[in-house]
Amino acid sequence: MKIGWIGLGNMGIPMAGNLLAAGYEVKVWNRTPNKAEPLLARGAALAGSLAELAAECDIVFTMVSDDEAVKAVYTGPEGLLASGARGTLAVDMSTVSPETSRFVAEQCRQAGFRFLDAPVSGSVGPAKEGKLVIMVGGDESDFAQVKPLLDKLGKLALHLGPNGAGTSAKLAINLLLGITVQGAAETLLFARSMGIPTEQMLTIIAESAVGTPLIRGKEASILADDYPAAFALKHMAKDLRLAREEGVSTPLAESVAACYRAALEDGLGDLDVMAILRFLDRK
Ligand code: NA7
Repeated sequence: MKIGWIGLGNMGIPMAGNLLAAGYEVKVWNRTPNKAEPLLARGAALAGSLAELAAECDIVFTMVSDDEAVKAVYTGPEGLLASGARGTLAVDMSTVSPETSRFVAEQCRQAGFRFLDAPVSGSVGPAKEGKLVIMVGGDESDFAQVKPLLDKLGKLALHLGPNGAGTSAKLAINLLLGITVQGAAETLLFARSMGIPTEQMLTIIAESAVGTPLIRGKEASILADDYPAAFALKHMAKDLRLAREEGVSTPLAESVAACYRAALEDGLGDLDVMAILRFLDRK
């Protein structure tokens, strides 16, 4: 079985790397080809075009930034579906709107491809460790075919229903992510304003009932005030925008969506989501 991997950003590199490490033959494509170098050094092959990848691979994964990128990769003039290949199983692991997942699924069906939406919960750390949580929409038989590969990428792969169900679940879990990260940031700033040092407050959070591995994993970043992207703030802002477009209008959803959008407009988009702390601190 030959695997294709499209999208070699922060997530795509470690995920495709796990398939290589598991012994699969992997051919990769990235809009900016030189980002493929670390994987080529580990035995991956480089596709010269999306058409080449579609023609040669049985299963093709996509892990690109947003709705526009997914549409470009699938339905663009030089996209996967213009290749004329048939029968390929495409698995989109990007976070996009359920509407985009259903649209791309239908385009795939018309072109003779099969399609699963399979976005993930977890950032670069879990991606490297193969411990992502994968939420899948599409045909159950396609899910069964790809499940052994998903098991190399994640600790849980769950089939949730037809196309769009995976991306719907992803928008829901990322609402909780956005609220949790901003909640921790606001807590730390409030504590600091009363003279409680951040380091000690982080210990209190970690040991309390509301402590989460998420915030524990951000401790070094927070203390160093240095936010290299494990999960970029711009992607959080995108996901909360998509959640609002899906109809969520509850108080915290409205509030965090506005806050991450403002932080994005303030130039913090390429930093980690935890940089919301820096944004709130500046206010
Ligand atoms: P990154 O690190 O921002 O990487 C984004 C990837 O998407 C990268 O490979 C980009 O290629 C690619 N991209 C972006 N726009 C396009 C277009 N128009 N055409 C083709 N390829 C494109 O994101 P992450 O890896 O952190 O996250 C990926 C997804 O998981 C995202 O949906 C998150 O919300 C969750 P480039 O290298 O810039 O040429």
